Amino acid sequence: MLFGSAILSSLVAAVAATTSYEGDVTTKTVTRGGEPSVVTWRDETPTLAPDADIGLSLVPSHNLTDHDPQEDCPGYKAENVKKSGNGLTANLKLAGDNCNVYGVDIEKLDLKVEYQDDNRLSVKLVPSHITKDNESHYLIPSDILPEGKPGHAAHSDLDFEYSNDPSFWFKVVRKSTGDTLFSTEGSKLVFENQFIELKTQLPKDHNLFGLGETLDSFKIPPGTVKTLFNADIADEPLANLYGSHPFYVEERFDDGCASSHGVYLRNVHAQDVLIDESSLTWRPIGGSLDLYFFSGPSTKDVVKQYQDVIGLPAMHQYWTLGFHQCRWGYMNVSELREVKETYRAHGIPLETIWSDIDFMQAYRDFTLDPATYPKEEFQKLLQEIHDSKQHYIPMVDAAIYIPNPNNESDAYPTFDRGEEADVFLRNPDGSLYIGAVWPGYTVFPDWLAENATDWWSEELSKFHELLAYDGIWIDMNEVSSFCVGSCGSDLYHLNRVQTIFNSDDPGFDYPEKFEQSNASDWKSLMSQSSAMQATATSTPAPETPKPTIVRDISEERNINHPPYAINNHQSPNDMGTHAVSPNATHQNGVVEYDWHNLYGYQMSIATYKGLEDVFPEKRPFIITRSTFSGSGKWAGHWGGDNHATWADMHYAISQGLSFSLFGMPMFGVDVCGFNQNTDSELCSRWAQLGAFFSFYRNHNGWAYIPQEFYRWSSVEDAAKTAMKIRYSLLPYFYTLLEDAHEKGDTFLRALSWEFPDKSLAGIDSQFLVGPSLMVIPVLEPLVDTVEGVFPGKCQVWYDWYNQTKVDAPANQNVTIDAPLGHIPVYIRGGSVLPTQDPSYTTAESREGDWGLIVALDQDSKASGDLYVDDGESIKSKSTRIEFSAENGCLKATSKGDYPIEQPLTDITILGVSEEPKQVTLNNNKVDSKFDSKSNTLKISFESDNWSKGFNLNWN
Ligand code: MIG
Repeated sequence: MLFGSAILSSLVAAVAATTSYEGDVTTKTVTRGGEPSVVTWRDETPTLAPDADIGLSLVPSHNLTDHDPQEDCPGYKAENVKKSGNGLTANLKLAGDNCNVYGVDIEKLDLKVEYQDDNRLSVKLVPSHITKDNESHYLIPSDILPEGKPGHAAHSDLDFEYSNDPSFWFKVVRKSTGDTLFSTEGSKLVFENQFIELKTQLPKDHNLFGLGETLDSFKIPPGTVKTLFNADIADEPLANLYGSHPFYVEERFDDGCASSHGVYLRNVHAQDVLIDESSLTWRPIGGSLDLYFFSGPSTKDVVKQYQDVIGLPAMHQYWTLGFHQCRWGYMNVSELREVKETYRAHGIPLETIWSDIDFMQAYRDFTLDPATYPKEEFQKLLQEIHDSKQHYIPMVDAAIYIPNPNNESDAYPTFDRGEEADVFLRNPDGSLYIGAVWPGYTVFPDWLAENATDWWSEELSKFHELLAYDGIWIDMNEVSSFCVGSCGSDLYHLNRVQTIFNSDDPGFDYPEKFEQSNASDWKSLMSQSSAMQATATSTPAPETPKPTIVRDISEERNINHPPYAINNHQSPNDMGTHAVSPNATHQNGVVEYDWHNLYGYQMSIATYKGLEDVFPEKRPFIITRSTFSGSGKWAGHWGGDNHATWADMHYAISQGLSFSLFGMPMFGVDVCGFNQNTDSELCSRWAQLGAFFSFYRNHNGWAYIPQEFYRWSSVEDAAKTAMKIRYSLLPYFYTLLEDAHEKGDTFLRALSWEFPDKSLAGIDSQFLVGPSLMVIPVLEPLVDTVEGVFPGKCQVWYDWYNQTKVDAPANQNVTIDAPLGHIPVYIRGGSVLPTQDPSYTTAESREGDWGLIVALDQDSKASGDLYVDDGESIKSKSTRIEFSAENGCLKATSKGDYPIEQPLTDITILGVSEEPKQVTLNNNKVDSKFDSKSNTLKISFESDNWSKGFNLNWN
């Protein structure tokens, strides 16, 4: 499926015409969210051929049984094994006749095993004969994608063992426990020019996580095929989505003892990963086996060890934690302003307003539509936005319009400068690769071209002079193209063409159970729908070709249709469908086949460097759709085109936890849902859930009913309630981001990471924000309770709202009250949470008085951290304060040079068993109030220099 909904496609085609240069202007009524809406339409011909995006329909090879690599192939034998100080090397030789199952077997491989760190082992298998010509098939340079460097591994907890019986296999063992973490015993290594197979055993009832990007339950069930091939597919369960993260964590719980380990396959090629009851099989269609094993032993350790290799995430500016509003279809400056002002009028905090492609002239990057987004008016709005301490982020797409060579008035300087600098992808014959995206026929930046980053940076700078944006949203960078191959090579003189999709009748898709929760609306919508269907003329969908098998095996690789067809969910299953084709060629000769999964990753880096030039002192803020292992260092990510369904809201948690594993702490999904119409109940629940993700943005597809939080009073109330919590906790959230940036900690956390207990592994219906906050959201319609667990034996939990200890058995499902508008949130006993009095924007919230919530654990202890800096500079002064409470005493110690000016005025201590005789701050008596029903002690005073450290006593 190219898009989640057909209605979207048809309407996009309609609106696509409104910003073109030529053609007669007419107006046209289209249906948007079930409501008629008038759009200006310019008749334009031609359009992209409807079948331009249909490639071959290939039978996914993992479904075929007539070629089983394990049966057909001979495996390898290791010889010439040499032990070295920190590992070993060996030569592997094919142990029999070629099997050529999905490529040509490679006779000789080099094995290199390196104990790189006490907790990291690297195992590399590469063909012995690497020449300049084939280098790119196998080796990804470390300046493009980081690799683990050897360090000190005097006490490695991992051990590598191998055997040649009956052919080469190896295992990785945890020394301290003797536990085998990875073992290829009983399987053969297959290494061909277009196919690699490595099969490892998994324990029974395994707990496996990671391997994205997919929409799935957090824990990977046996029988799953995870395909890693970046694709512009609207969030569809199990499909290969926008990014690739060839990394997994396995959690084990033996005899009540928990341990985790992780594996990263540093291979950027398209690949299937097959997960069964007792095995995991990697099947990349190129590259090398560049494996890293991380010994943990906790999941949190594994994630840090992974980030030691891929890089730690960027630190983001403080304001990025504010609430973001976006939609596709803010049609002009006034509409954008109206949204901003309506948020203000309703008192719902709005930090950032976003623009989708609507502002662009004919969908060309870095341009403004003179009719709907005239420069002066737009700049005035930006001034207003900045004057009120708010922010603005526009979209930039990967594809660059190629102007019509026969039409002088069709100039597009961004293209001209790029062509001059030679920064676009080419065809194998050296001509420009020309695909199609929103603007019409387009070219695509080649991030490996020498001048690409400079050209991009210059475009971003010029764009900033035009429009003073605060961050950049990059989209379509999988990289998406709406036709197979260089379809514009002979046709771009027709530009500007419209890109259209097949479309059916407009749909009336609402969240599950809408017909019950909104019965009368549903009835009238249904009657409208049948009336519309009666008059609708639908274009017949182009036929999808019959499934075929291409198994063309030769020394010369078949780039466009490799012998092994991955399980690409883009329909039909051809790597060139809806994407730049694998034979598109980079300046250094590398083909997209060997590089595709890095497109968005490299675009993020180029954009980051561009923003460093635009804002020399400030931390770049980028949200990217396509990612790879290590993207967190450059950008945050949103979950792509989800749907306004309860199911997709639930998936958000699993997506969020997965991106925690992937080292991308800045993550969120389109709140209230992108595709389909939302409703007030779903949007209300989602507004509250989204408030606990680091990236909190409401975004909506073009065709659907408006869903800004002020559209329904129930949603408004719900959002305000949750935002009040979020904005008071901004100092805590920001500290979590810094901990992620400094040490590889995670923002969202699964229960089993904090409480390693088998019964908690894989829970994705509730989660923790950092170590100290737990959220148990309602994820279904028409209920006012939710089931949740309070993890941890002997762990105390406090209800956020009434500040009272929760009375519930550990690790068991209990029913919790959760009427609409209420999101259950709990504070973990043993935590100290810093707060600030919240205001409308994050800048104003930074001016608020400070408070502390000290939630005592069962031993009446608590601890916590606060990190503060200027919130925006790359090199800012900073201060870190550590809090620890014990025996009726809270001690704050401070390090650093960032001055904190706002006073500390409130400390609330939860779980105080009896009223203290007196409370003193640095030995001076202060006012306090004890509530014997909730066992809370509230202390108020005004301290200006608290941030240098203090002692508080209650005894
Ligand atoms: O082909 O720019 O995921 O957030 O609204 C669709 C329009 C292009 C996809 C993004 C979505 C955005 C939309 N874009």
